[in-house]
Amino acid sequence: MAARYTLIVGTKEWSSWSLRPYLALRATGIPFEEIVVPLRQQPLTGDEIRRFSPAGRVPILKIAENGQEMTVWDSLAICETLAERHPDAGLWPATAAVRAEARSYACEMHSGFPDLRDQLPMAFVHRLPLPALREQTKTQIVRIIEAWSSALSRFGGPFLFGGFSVADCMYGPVVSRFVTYGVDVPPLIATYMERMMARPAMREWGQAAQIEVDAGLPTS
Ligand SMILES: N[C@@H](CCC(=O)N[C@@H](CS)C(=O)NCC(=O)O)C(=O)O
Repeated sequence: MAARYTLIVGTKEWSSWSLRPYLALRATGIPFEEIVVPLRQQPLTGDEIRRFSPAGRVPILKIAENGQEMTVWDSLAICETLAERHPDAGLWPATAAVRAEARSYACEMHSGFPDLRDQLPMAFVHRLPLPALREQTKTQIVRIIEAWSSALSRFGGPFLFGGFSVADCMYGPVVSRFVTYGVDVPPLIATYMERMMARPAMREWGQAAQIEVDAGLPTS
């Protein structure tokens, strides 16, 4: 029997970590169930997430297969698991050297850019003024634009490493943040961002976030 996937995510308007494996899962084309846990409603949020994983963080992927259930938590671990289980989806580039670089991009995002994450939180459907940025935030934005430009010009697009990969999944929420706060980017990057925002998975994530916003989200 085919494996059954359930992806547990946080409030779509805010949960940047959840968007990453959602994009990867959608890129595999396999059907999956989704459970959305409302964030910023402590202690409910923590209790609810811990029903699925003791780590207490979303995203979480449950894979039910052969009468057993596997739990994978953390955005990058989920993306890696999907890439391993669905090699035909091409979630990592085929060439080893390019794959190593794509992994470096993904990990640089996963472990870095703390000021950008702090000052420009994801607010998927909102368009907000750019706040006064700290020097570190500015440096991190410059680094991201430089990294995207380098990959897009060397590998020829349409995505960072040619085909859509985990590197694009990891930077998907950064694309959303740049759109939300109107970060000034060169034309090559603007085109890449438009392409990312036009992906059906990004659009559908945005539609679900809009429904959350219309229903009223907690303000803190
Ligand atoms: N490094 C983790 C970060 C996960 C994370 O911080 N998730 C947030 C939501 S985006 C969370 O679960 N917060 C729990 C809470 O708000 O109680 C990953 O990559 O998955």
